[in-house]
Amino acid sequence: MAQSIGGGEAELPEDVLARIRRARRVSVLTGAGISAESGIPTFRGAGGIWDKYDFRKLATPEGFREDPVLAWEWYRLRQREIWKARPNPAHETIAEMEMHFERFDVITQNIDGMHARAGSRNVIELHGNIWRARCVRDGTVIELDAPVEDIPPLCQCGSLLRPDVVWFGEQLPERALEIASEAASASDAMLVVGTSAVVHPAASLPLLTKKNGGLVVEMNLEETDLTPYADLSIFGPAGEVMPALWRRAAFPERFMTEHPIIANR
Ligand code: BV8
Repeated sequence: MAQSIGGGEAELPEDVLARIRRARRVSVLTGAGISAESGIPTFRGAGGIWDKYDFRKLATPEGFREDPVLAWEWYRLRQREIWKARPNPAHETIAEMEMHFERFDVITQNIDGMHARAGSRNVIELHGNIWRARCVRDGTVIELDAPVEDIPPLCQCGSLLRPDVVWFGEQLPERALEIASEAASASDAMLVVGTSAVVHPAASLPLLTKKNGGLVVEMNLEETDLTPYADLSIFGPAGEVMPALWRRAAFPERFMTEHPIIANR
């Protein structure tokens, strides 16, 4: 049965912390919400991108075919936002956690590259990366080291380049989805951070962990489609909740000395 609590360190249930502490294999599934405190807008929820823009024009192959300039103007705008942004304590905590477990997989729906910039090494990008572009004619992939200037950017062969991301109606990269599904199925615990859990097949990954007896802990500002299935939902900003959870799980003695009364409840 799902348990929901606020983000305060003292409220974190000891049984959940113990299961994370004992875990040999942990995966993290992240969505746009983990980058919100880095100043990168989310898609849904308060002030979300899809409130202002039509996803059919900007995040579908049909929309790109119809108006590649409009789509690239939006991606260039996002590149400029991401260019200025920095990883926040949620990204940094996840990078630190990686060293503490036998196997630790970061599975992200985000295309902003923030996990790698925070130091995470094992990152599975389900929806591509905004710093890559792909030739529409032959699929050649170009690494971008800054926001595009000219729109639409062209490949050296003269054909159009498109963002190397996964749009609605497009298949996810097969290998990435395979690795992510295996990781979710084999994890003793999955932490799900900042996703509305409405976009599939990413949203179904935590259910694979659950099905195989793994623990699912959700961190979000509000309830999502995943909340009824999570063992624990912690409501609060990821930049605060993620470090608090890891402090309690990894360094319980520090919490005991700082909070002897609560610790002996
Ligand atoms: C596919 C491009 C085969 C990259 C994006 C099964 C059931 C239903 C539908 C489908 C299904 N299978 C396939 C579909 C169709 C579709 C889909 O899922 N539609 C949904 C919307 C109904 N899926 C696909 O098309 C996928 N392809 O499956 O191919 C197929 C195709 C057709 C039909 C059948 C099979 C491709 C999906 C990828 C789409 N690409 N974007 C880009 O430009 O970024 S989608 C977009 O949504 C982003 O990729 C984003 O990552 C993704 C998910 O969103 P979230 O990351 O969760 O972000 P969101 O804003 O929604 O939520 C943020 C959350 O954070 C909120 O809950 C908020 O409360 C919280 N938050 C905010 N601030 C904070 C916070 N939390 C903590 N701290 C904070 N500070």
